Amino acid sequence: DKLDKFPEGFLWGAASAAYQIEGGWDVDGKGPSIWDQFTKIPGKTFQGTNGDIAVDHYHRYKEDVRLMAEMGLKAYRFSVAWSRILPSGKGEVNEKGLLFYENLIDELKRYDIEPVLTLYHWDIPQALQDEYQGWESREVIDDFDHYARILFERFKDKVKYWVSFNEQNVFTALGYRWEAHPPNIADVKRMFEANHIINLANAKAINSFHELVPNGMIGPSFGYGPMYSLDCEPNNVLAALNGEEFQNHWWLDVYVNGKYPKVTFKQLEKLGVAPSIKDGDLELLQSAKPDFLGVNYYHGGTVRANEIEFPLQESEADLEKDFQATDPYLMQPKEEQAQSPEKRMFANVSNPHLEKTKWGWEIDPIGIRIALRRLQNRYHLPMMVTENGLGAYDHLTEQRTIEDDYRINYLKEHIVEIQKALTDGVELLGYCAWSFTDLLSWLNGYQKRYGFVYIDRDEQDEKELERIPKKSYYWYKKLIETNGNLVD
Ligand code: GCO
Repeated sequence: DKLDKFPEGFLWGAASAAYQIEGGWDVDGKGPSIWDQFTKIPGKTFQGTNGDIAVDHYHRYKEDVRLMAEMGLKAYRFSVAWSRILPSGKGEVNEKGLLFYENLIDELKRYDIEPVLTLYHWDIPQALQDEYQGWESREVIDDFDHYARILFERFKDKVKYWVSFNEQNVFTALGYRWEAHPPNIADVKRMFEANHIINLANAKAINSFHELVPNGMIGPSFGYGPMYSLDCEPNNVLAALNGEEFQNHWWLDVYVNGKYPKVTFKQLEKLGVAPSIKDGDLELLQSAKPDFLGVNYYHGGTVRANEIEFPLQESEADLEKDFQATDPYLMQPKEEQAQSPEKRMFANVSNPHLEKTKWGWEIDPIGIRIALRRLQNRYHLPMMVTENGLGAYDHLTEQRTIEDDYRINYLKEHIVEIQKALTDGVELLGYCAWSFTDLLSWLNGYQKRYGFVYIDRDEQDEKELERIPKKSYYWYKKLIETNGNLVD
């Protein structure tokens, strides 16, 4: 069948996050964030890597934007480091920090690259963590709003697309449940409480946005993975419904409709870990509707009926073990560290039909079509793919090129499925590949690379950080030139 063409003005982009690229962690008045502190704790990140220098984008943003322009990029998604704007999280503005982003935005616009600005990509100021435990205190709601309003006021005429929170599902789980991200906590009750407060902060900031930037669009970027049933056994199908609710609707229903889904809420109540909802909370949540949904897509998840009522079959045991042997990002339950409220709802297994990356992430291009279709049917909002990409080991050849055909294949397969989703009728504003340059993988250091542009850090002098466009850079350039219609 013939596929619809990508619409005119489709935003072909690439993405990044402040801590993963900027470096300059203490320059020009910037205060420390929770990541500046956390990466210094021995044993927390791969070989103790941190973002002190990262890829030094703070000092080389002009060079990076020039590479974006040469590639023909239509959009660039980046995040603002809260502690550059407000070094202690609140109070006086640090003008130098604001100026950095103003210069970056102006530079992008000089080349007609649409900025997509993320307010929060995981780096709350350490001062707020110290003062009142950051996202665990309701005080943060006003402080976040204050920070957001500074950016709205300053950039409302320059930036149209805004992302409020990046992957709230990921940073709350890893930070408060699995002790894998700051603030390094393993307490499921505290996770659900913090998550609720973040929902309130998100709603308040979205309302401020609609007041101050009436012509812009704002939405969260959610780390969405469609949940599949292992097979057609009805108990497994039911488990997949539970999984979809627990992993996805738990956040998305709140963003869009201001309501927590019931099956999960009841489970949490039974275990005494449901968030405390105060008078006025639901009204606030319901008053703030996003203008679009940002979708970060890497992979989905496969489940079977819960192990408590339905013991594993022999054939399933291997798939379960296989699932548990993967990356900490997949959040395998560590029972001794935390209760698992989802235990009665579903059990995770590996999908026997899918290959995995070197980091154990399933590769599932059709999943992105399923994702976009499910999200459109449930939430009826325009969407933007705000992340999608392949983390891999890349190697410099003797000619100093990077032949990353595996990345080209990965992106191509996903983009073809996106085009099918468009043909199905999905409304999509753009596609931001993750990432533009190589960057710091939060826990995996600099060996796990995602970029179109290689950063050479194998040289003696770490500060060289030469930028070398990969084969995928030239491929994406061509793709953009043909507005996505030439995928080979
Ligand atoms: C990593 C991750 C990140 C995320 C991104 C989420 O390896 O650290 O893949 O790069 O994709 O930060 O928004």
